[in-house]
Amino acid sequence: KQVSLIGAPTDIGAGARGASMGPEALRVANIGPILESHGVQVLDRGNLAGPSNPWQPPVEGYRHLPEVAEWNRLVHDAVYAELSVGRMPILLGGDHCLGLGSISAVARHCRDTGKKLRILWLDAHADFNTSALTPSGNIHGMPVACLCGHGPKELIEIGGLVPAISPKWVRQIGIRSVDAGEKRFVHEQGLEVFDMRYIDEMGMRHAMELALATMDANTHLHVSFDVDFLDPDIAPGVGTTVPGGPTYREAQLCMEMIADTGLMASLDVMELNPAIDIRNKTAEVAVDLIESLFGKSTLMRK
Ligand code: DIR
Ligand code: MN
Ligand code: MN
Ligand code: MN
Repeated sequence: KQVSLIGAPTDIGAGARGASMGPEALRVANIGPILESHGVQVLDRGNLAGPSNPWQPPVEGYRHLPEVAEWNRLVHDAVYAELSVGRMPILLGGDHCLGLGSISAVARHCRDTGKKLRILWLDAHADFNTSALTPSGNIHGMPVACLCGHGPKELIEIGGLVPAISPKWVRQIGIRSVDAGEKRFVHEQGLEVFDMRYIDEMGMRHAMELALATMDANTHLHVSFDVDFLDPDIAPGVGTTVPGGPTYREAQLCMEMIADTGLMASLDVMELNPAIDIRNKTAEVAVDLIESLFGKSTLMRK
């Protein structure tokens, strides 16, 4: 397996500063060498260089729209280039607005190659706001809606075709904070959501069995991992913590079940915020879980 790390050091779409330091914190937590220890060939492409964060209030429902569009164009081009040469991109965020650039590139690659795309969105949030629905104007709360064609022209057109994806291709896991208007819109668009209540009642195993059910050998599985998916007890270093997330064991199981499919072909690791972390422990737990995504397990199985 050949992996390329792409750093996107920005907090341009977030409501708190600091996710711009995420890529370096993941490197300090040894993401590269640890993946190599699992037989993965890792090339660190370094960091993309986009516009700085002017830290302005929202304009017509969007904060920093021109800068968000520019960052996403850079991410799209970098992710698309790696996929085109047969390498697996791992986007090191950076806030989650960049899932738009990453996944629009993945969708384009799937159109080129005739692959069936499935997206696992691991997050406390649905990230399905629009400018009319958002309580914050922060675009990191909007990437899934934009990918589904609901958003401003400069964001929805990044991958060429509009919409970039169908809501039917998305499985959201761990959701526990959805805004009122956003909730109605998620329901109306028919996203498949395994929220925390579902996981409480049915367990992570059953949630993942269903989330992974419609995949086959021709599937490109994209995992968009917002680190705030995790319970804040184990992952305090994110801008928007929400209590009641998956425990360490539940998160491990989630990652191990993804690894078992053998279908993961691209990954985002987003929203890590070292400015509010404790001695880089959130970066370390994220890297630990990424190891499981790449097949680390306690014993040999099957
Ligand atoms: C909230 C928070 N739903 C918003 N979203 C976050 O501002 O749209 N997404 N934190 O990751
Ligand atoms: Mn490919
Ligand atoms: Mn998110
Ligand atoms: Mn989130």
